[in-house]
Amino acid sequence: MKRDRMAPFLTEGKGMLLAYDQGLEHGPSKDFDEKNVDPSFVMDIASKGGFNGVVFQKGVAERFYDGKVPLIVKVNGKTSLPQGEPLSRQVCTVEHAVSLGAKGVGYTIYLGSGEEAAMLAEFGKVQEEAHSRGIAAIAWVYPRGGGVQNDTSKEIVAYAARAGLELGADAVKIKYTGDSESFSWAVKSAAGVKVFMSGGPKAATDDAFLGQVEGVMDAGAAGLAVGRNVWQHPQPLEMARKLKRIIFEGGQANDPVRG
Ligand code: FBP
Repeated sequence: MKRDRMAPFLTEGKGMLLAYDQGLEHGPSKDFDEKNVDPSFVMDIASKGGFNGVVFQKGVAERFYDGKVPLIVKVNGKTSLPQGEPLSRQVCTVEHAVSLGAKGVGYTIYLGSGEEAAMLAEFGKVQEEAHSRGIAAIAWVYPRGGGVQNDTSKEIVAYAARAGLELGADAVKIKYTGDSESFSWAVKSAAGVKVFMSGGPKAATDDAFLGQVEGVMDAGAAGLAVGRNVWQHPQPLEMARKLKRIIFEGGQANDPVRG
C-alpha cells in the first residue's frame, strides 16, 4: 500500500486531532456559541494549538481549510433529526477529499445498528479507494442502535476497535471505557491499528477530561480526536497545551503547563 500522502501521525508517533463536524451531526444550536460557530475560529485553534490533524466535512474544508494542519475529510455524515436505527451515508467522494488536500478520510460506522451492513460495505469501498490514492482511512466506530446496551463497556469498545482492524482502517476512533485497564483491551484488540479516543461532550472540569486522556495514553493509545472539550473551552489554546503535554510528552493531567 502507498502511504506517501498519509497524515504523518498515522505512520509515526502520536496524534492530536481537532474534530469539527458537529454542525452536521448535532446542529449549531446544540454545540456552538457566537465564537465557535465560525469555522475560522476552529481552524485557528488547530494551527496555533499544535494539532497534527483537523477534521472537517467537505463544505467547511472547501471554504475554511487553510493548509496549515493536515486535513482529514469526513466522507459520511448524518443529522440528529431522523428517528430509528442510525445510518450515516457517504456524502463526499475520496477523490474530492484528495482534491481538497486531505491526508486521510474519516467514516463513521454505527456498530450494532440495524443499518450496520450498509456502513460496513460503504467503508470497505472508501478504505480501498483511500489506500489506492495513498491516504489514510480512519474509522469512527461508535456502537449504537438496537443491538447495543452499553456503548462504553469494555467488551463493546474492544469490539469497535477490532472491527477497525478487520475492516482495514489505519486508525480507529472510539469512546473511552472509563478506565485505563479496560481501554487497554481495546488497544490490544486493535492489534497495531492506531487508537484514538473520541472526546465526547464537554467534561465538567478540565481535570476530569485530562484524567481520561491520561488513562487513554497509559493504555497504549495513539492519541485523541477531540472537538467540544477544546473549542467550547474558554481558553482553547491552554487546553491544547495541556493535552499536548500528556499526548506527546508523556506528562500527567496535573502537571503545570509552561509555554
Ligand atoms: P467531540 O470530541 O466533540 O465528541 O467530537 C468527536 C466526534 O466524533 C465528532 O467527530 C462527531 O461530530 C461527534 O463526536 C459525534 O458525536 P455523537 O457521539 O454525539 O454522535
